[in-house]
Amino acid sequence: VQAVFRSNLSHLLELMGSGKESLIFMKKRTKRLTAQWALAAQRLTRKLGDMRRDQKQILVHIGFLTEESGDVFSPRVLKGGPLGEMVQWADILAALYVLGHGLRVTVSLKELQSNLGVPPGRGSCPLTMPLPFDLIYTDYHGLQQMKQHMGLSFKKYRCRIRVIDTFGTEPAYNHEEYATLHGYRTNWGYWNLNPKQFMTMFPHTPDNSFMGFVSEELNETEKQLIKGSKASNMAVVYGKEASIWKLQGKEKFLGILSKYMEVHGTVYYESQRPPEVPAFVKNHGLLPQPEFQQLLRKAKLFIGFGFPYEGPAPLEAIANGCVFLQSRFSPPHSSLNHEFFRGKPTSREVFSQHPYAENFIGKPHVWTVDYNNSEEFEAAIKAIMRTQVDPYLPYEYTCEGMLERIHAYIQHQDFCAAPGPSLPGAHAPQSPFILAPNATHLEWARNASVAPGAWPPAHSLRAWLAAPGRACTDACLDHGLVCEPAFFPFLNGRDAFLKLQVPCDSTESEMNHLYPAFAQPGQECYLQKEPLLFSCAGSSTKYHRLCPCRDFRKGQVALCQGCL
Ligand code: U2F
Repeated sequence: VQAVFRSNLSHLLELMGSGKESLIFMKKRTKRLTAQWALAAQRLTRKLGDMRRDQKQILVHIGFLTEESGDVFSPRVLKGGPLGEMVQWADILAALYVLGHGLRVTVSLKELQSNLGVPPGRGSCPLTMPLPFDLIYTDYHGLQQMKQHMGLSFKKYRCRIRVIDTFGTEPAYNHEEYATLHGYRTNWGYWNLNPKQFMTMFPHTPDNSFMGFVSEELNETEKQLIKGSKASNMAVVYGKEASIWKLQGKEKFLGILSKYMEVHGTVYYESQRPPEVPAFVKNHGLLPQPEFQQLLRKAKLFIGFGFPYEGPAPLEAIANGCVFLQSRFSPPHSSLNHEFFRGKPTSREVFSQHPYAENFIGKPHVWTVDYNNSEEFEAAIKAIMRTQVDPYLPYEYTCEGMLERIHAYIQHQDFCAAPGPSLPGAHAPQSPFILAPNATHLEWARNASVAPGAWPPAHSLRAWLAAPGRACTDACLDHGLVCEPAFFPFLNGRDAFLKLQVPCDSTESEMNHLYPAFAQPGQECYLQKEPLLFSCAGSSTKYHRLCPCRDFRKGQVALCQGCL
């Protein structure tokens, strides 16, 4: 069956069920965004032309909303608790539905079991039975539940699972044996999935797939209207919970801010003003999402206090014409040094409250400064008040961008065909043809014999030998490219080293998430033994890593030029 774009979302709203405050929030959002989704569907239909898209049967099991996992989020929806995850799930559901796929949504173990055909009451089903879904989207909680209740089917069908994972999972943490041996074990476990099966909220790491969410897009008239009605001295503070105001040293920079601007907040409170929020702040209390957007439309500045990390609100602020001001973290925060990230399956370093805003958007929309440096902070406020900025939303966060990306994943990502962890060593596919070899850079030419049908297409590979201590994520960015882990197999062979003119005195094959790599003293070349450990992240001063990079579409970093 061909998938047909849908523009009427009322059936989706029924599928989403009811009762929980979280579901109510999500449904309101979906309803409000219906027109935007419909318009995006029209545009994407035109872009894709007559491309054939098969309709998939998809189960969406939102594990963190199940009672069985404790559902700590739903009771906090109206109390300033996290909403980012709900924003994302609402948008994932909308995108899958608009793309025309067959959808089932479950938010309890009972519903999950009945959809999987597992008799309720039976702990787990020992037999493998046919799975009525081509794809399952879930989260870490849901994954655990499926493992417990699917019996042998779990192993057989786990290649069909996609895990929505806000902050990401690095390959070293994902591989059970390696994580156990090398201290990468976390509470979230090690599932031996293909790292691309983990889907993140921001493009944190190319080792995972970037799923994202959407922010409302303004039309030209709205943009002009907003620009004309901005109050140049109005600031809104980022954070719905009073605890973010407990920040050490905030008196100093808040004092400076309030000298120039009227400070507004949307901090949740019960009966009286939270004591953490100073009296000069105009606190509106937690606002419903549309009213929060209206507030952002009037404000000039959206200011972060360092928490929450990497949420949706800064994108909404920038889309509504605000400048986002945030603090630089020095040293960077990570699971090695910060409570919030502790135990998360990544050692990614976070250099500011919102690295995506800093690195993918930047000035004039985003200012990242040292809040402990009063001069730098004050200069930023003054400069921001003087600059005119247009509302801006990166394409990948528009409805069309999200539809395009998920369409491409559904069309091309197939983890059931990929080699599993038990395969003995990695073998480089047939050697790609070299176009322009020089000391450090190779271009592989378009060559049909190279992994035909592979995605991303092999001709977008650009290989680089990184400097010692440089991760492939950064090495590729240095050249205006992104690391593409799917291309590692092309580099994991003696011939690849040879073509990169790396002189190997000896070659060894081992399990190490930094391989393939070259160590200078001794001229040793190291190959990767375990395909699941191919990783863009990670570095050591001992190694020059061999890095597979690729180009990307403007505003859509997840997709290469030839990826659609
Ligand atoms: C992030 O979670 P948060 O929910 O704290 O993220 P925010 O950026 O604050 O935004 C979530 C939504 O809250 C809405 C706003 C955003 O879409 O429109 N909102 C609102 O409805 N009313 C208000 O008064 C203010 C905002 C992140 F998303 C999570 O993944 C992390 O777990 C969490 C902690 O780092 O941060």
